[in-house]
Amino acid sequence: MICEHMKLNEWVDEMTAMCEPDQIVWIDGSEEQKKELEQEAFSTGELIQLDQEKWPGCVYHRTALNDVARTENLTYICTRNEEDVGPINNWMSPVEGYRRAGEIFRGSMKGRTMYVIPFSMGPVGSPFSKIGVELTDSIYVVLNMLIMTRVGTEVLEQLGTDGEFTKCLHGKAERDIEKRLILHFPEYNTIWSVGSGYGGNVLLGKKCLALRIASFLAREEGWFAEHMLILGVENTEGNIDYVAAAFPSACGKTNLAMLIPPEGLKVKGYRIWTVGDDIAWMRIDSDGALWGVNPEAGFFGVVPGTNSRTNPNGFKMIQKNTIFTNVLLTSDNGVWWEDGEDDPPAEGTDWTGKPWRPGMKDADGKPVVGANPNSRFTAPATECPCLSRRWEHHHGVPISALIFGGRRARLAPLVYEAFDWQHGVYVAATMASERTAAQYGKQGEVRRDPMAMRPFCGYNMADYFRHWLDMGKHFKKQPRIFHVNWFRQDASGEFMWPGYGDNLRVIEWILERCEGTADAEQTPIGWVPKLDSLDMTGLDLGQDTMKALLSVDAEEWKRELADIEDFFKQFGARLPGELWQEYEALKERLGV
Ligand code: SAT
Ligand code: MN
Repeated sequence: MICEHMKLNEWVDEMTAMCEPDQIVWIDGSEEQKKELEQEAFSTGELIQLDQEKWPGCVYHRTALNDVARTENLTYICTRNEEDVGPINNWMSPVEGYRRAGEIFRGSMKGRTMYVIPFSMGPVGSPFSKIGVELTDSIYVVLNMLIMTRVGTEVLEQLGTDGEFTKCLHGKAERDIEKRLILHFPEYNTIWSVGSGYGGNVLLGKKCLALRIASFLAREEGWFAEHMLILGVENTEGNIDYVAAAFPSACGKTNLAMLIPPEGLKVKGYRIWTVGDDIAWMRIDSDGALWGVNPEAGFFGVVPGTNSRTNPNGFKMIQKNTIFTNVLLTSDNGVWWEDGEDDPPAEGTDWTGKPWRPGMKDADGKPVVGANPNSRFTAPATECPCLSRRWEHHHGVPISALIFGGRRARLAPLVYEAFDWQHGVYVAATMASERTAAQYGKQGEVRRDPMAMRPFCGYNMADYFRHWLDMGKHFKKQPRIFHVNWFRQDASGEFMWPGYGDNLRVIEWILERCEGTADAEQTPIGWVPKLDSLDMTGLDLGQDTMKALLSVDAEEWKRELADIEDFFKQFGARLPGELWQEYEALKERLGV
């Protein structure tokens, strides 16, 4: 493969001089090259080939024990001015970032191969796509990028001799958490990630480019780069309405994006079409409406809990051509995970590489899991049985509603609608969620996660809120904004809402609100469905549970205000006044 892009060649030379790999291999996107790389990884043990009869095209990988989730504390935005990253992001100056990571990168690829991966986020050649080039010393990363993005010769051709690209450098180095840094240099269109081999830290097209760098570009260029799934709901007349929904990592975006209508709603003939499960790039088109594309080409989803009941489409999708990371390996080279399809095998090797048997307990008497709670599948979008026919369309799909959701045991009702765009931005900006296994840190702790972008906004979140408010002025017809909470619990700690396929009942209400046909009741926090406005055919939850799910407890909401105030205050004068206005208006509606 010959690259005629001088700047790209120069940069590869420069990075080679620093990292000192033994050889350089350009990734062309061909099946043959992929097969060769797989064989090499099998021979070194980096990958294990699964039983090809049962798991055709599937491979298995284990990460280092301290490298199983994104490390937000080691993730930095490196800009000249510290104020430009705001109080939520970690900041480092570009000079210090290049120096500190450079020390770790220096000579770190000796004895290794450096792979050059030209990739496109979004269909190659679409005006909405962005090109990146990732250098990495990990075959695992190459194979994941081949699934998650469009890779190879056609991308280089699109780049031509002087096209713009994001410079993405990744090195495993020693995979030592003490020498791990995930750095973004938005002013230099550059990402440097060193010392990790896990997912979002190393597949640099994903969170690093398609969210952190893209969100920075999106503000400059007037569009949205969001942590959202996109799904289409087809009704019996064959019309498809699309919604985009933001949830923090490991809150069920993949399951929602692929849901199957529940029994009771089947008579209505709904079908769900998946456009994306994690990232949405959206812009206002010439019709004044919001249009969204999924810039990825595959799904990197949480494995535990995936089965033919929770996510039949997703479960089917991962039977073939899938990379499994950190699940349990069975003795006959199959894979197993908690809350999967089958009973546990009599024995196997757990995600840490140790022998495992069902019922094993650790020193504290807690069950030992076979699969890490954040174990992942990497599956090509084309394996998804409900993939939207428009998923590669360069214009994407028109978005009728924006949905935001957190994992809240209390407080937030099953669903409510914001009064208008500005209030919707406030609702999204103040959303909060309990921490999941997708991030290091204390699980279950509630933290503010505005627009589910807390870990992914590449600039000052106050400016991000401003961008959201400003974008609202450019629509001919603003999409409506909703908040959902599938995770509300009763007094005994049981989830009150069944979730999964039944979430369509809520989405149906949302779409009917957009059409102006569904009933709602005004509450201090927004419009909440009336007790009988969700179609509950075939699901008997009981009036009390429904009431509890839809209830708005003013006292609880009053207590929430103090935390929101503290959160807003961090941004100082940079926080848009409109959000304080909304805060005051909510206070008044709550009678404070
Ligand atoms: O590791 S990823 O960041 O890609 C997955 C997630 O946390 O959403
Ligand atoms: Mn995500």
